[in-house]
Amino acid sequence: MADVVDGVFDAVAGAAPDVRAGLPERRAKRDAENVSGDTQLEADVWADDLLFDRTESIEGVNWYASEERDAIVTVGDADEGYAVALDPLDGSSNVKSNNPCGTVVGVYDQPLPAPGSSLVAAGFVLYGPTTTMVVARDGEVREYLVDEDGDRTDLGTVELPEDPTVYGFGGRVPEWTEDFEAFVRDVEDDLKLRYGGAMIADVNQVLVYGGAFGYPGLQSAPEGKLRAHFESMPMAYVVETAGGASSDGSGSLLDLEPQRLHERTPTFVGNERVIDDLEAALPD
Ligand code: AHM
Ligand code: MG
Repeated sequence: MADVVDGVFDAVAGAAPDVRAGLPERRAKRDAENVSGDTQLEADVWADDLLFDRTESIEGVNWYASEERDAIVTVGDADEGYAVALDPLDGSSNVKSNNPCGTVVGVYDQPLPAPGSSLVAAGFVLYGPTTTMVVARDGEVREYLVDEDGDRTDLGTVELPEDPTVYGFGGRVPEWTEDFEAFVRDVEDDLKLRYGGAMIADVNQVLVYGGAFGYPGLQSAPEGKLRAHFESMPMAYVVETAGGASSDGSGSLLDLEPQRLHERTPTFVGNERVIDDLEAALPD
């Protein structure tokens, strides 16, 4: 297992400079056509293709799944092995406004759909002022600086600060449920709003400053926006391994057993006491 997880995160770190290098062009040409008349590939699809190429031949990775593909792809020939699940460019609408975005990675020990309990490692790359990669595995979370060659410098372990400081919750306020809105009004008394529209960046600041990030179920979309396999469960794995908590509103996201590849779920991660308050505020 260790070799497979190493292979996945080496490949994702190796791809990070290429993903990063391709973003300015996609921002500049977002509405344009290239010289040969082709419309620019959506940044998400382009990043998905790049990451598929880098991960599909890793020994022990037998399935590839991503937010950008309708179905899981079998890339190995064994009956057992690991599945890599990616959100190749999370927060891609931030490319237009030059705000951060990232890549989410989940490594499951079975093909998807798969329960949160089958995650063996998870992490993300954050394309911010610097490129960093955060990896949760074997009971600890580590942050790495990724250089222009894809080589990593270990920046040490990541643990959620004891005291929460920042919060960010998605969805339009009129779409929130009354119970959730009442919970947020209490949170606002203590914490400072920081919401940037890219889950990775928003969760990373929770890891640095303490606090909570969430995307709730909405009146028009009770499951919310975020996808269980590609976003919610991997980020929950990171935050829980760093000493925090996660919830879908009633229990840990790692207890979820999604039945569909692209299933969505209300998603909350952060300091345990904020997540406990959230669960107490929402109906069972
Ligand atoms: P995406 O994978 O299509 O980029 O969507 C997920 C993103 C998350 O990163 C972020 O938390 C959320 O969408 C933001 O949504 P909104 O614009 O509704 O605030
Ligand atoms: Mg996403």
